[in-house]
Amino acid sequence: MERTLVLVKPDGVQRGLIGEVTSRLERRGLRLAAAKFIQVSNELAETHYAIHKGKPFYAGLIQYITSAPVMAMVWEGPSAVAAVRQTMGATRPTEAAPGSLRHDFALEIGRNLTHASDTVENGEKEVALWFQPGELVDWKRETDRWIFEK
Ligand code: DAT
Ligand code: MG
Repeated sequence: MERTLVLVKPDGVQRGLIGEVTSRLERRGLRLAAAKFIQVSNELAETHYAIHKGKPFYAGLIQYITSAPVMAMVWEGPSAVAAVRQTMGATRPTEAAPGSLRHDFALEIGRNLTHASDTVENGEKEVALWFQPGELVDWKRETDRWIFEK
């Protein structure tokens, strides 16, 4: 089953949108596999965003993600990576599709509420970076067969 890392970033937490994000992913049919509410260290932020090191927005990005607690979650399901990215919407909120979270709740790229892994490979890497193996819950839902075809 494909897994993806989702973060409700500090702005989403401060604005009381943990429930909104979680509710949309649940409603979509994705299955929660892990969750924790944490203050992100500089070290974790720098590893997570290593690919952006050297870009003009990098310092602001690290400052933002470490500025207040985040809700970190792992969601799973068929095509979970693509499905979650679609539910979040494009990185720049003014380019996000109407009905997506970033469209409906954000305006600025530097306050775009959520993170979601962008590829299956990065999903696996990010889940391993943010969660210990023992923090992932292996479970089945009664509704799985009505949502997952196989
Ligand atoms: P995403 O979060 O949609 O995966 P990304 O990985 O390209 O987007 O960038 C990570 C975060 O960095 C993004 O959520 C917001 C910030 N960011 C990206 N491009 C930016 C830019 N041009 N100006 C300011 N912030 C930017
Ligand atoms: Mg990204």
